[in-house]
Amino acid sequence: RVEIPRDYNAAHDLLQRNASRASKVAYIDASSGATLTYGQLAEQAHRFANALRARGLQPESRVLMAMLDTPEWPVVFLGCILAGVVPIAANTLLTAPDFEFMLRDSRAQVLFVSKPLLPTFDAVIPRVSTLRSVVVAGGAGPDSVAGMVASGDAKPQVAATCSDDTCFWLYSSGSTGTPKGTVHLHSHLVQTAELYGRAILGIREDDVVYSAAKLFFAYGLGNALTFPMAVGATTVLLPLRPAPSDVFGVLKKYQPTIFYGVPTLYAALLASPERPKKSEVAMRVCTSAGEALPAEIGRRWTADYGCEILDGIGSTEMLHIFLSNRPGAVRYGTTGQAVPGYELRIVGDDGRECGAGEIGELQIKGPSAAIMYWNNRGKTKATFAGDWTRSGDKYTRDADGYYTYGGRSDDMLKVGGIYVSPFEVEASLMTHPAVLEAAVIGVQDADQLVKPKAYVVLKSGQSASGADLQQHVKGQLAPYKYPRWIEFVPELPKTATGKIQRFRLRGLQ
Ligand code: 3SK
Repeated sequence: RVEIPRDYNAAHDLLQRNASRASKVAYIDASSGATLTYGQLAEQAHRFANALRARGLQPESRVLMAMLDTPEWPVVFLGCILAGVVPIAANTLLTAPDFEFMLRDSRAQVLFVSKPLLPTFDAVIPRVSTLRSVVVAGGAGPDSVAGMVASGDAKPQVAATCSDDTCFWLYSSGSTGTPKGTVHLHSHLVQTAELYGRAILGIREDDVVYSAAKLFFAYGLGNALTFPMAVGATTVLLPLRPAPSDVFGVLKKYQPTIFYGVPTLYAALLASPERPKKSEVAMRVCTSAGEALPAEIGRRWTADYGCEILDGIGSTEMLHIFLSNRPGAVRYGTTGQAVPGYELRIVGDDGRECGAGEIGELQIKGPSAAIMYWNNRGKTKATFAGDWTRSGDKYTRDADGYYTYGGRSDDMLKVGGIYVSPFEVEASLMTHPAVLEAAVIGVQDADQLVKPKAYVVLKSGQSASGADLQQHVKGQLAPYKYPRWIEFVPELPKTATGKIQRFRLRGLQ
């Protein structure tokens, strides 16, 4: 556990750590080749903070960031924190209703949005009365991030925050209902950098890092902002969702020494005929999170690149990884051992702690746990139980302290590392005029990675093809949520009281 002073501002700490590296490149935008040095990052973040103050933004007010990964992202995030303003990083893959909910729930006063995402917000913006202004990233003029940086006073001023002040939020998806604003404190970022970034990854100043997971995910935020900034490393960013060829392009051109991926991406990279030879890349550590890494993918990657994948698990609530394999001690097929600084326990349905080999819910105690879900007392109480945070993931632990994933306690699916609620996909299918009922479960694909599958009952006399229904869902939900397979059935298995028995559908696989 890292000691953090009472008077503390997380952005100031991360920038100060690099005060002697003013000319070192902090960020490279791989789409344009543009770079931002640590000196420029500090100056722009301070100018941005002053521009926020000039706009009347008070400490503790909230702003929503729907921004693609470019060097403007850390400028906005750190600039807000320097001013004591609370940035809320939103998943850019979501849809207009999701964003409207977040704007209303958080009462964000300013929306920072990347230019290509603006059309999604067109109808939302006039409906949210608490929103005072919209600022475009990747644009020009007074209502752009660049314009704010240009107009902001250069004099560094840091809000008088303390380590227990609210620093930023991330939205975590729920199995039913709406996303939950997960509130993190100033002290949390550097805890993850020291406990996992430095102690497990061994990240250091001469590393070049590339995270396929975007900055708005807790995983990407640590990978591509907190950890590299904590030690003065260089980070490569790509604004869009990377295809295998984009990842290979980055690995060859910028020679990252740390690559952070997710299982679906590793599977796609291994299947690609374009993959580079070991001699063309420089990775020394790779990580995987988001969903359990199939052992075969880990073994094939290590055989091809001579570099282990450290599979681990974290959560938006714990901010980053608390359970992980370690370099030199990897056991593929497991999620590794507790990250020192975090305590783990596995709790059975009877509330008692499980012994070796017994399955139960994984609970975590550690210094980066979120303090609550905003405006959601019920779910806060259900998840944050004193010092312990409930993960909703089932695990077993062996006698050596290695943990193996055993599924979710709820019906949530992890698809490509992102939570998908089966209920949301079912609700979308049910809005198709030909659908009477639908049930969605997770099914493993050829790489043993979970994807949504829908069982659908059509209304009598109606017809629709699987492709029609997939298109319908794609038109309503974020792109990763659509069911990859659709099976038409005459009826769904149900309890006597009419509840769908998803476990029986899972048993058919
Ligand atoms: O999905 C994960 O395992 C994860 C890892 C780090 C941070 C956040 C999350 C959700």
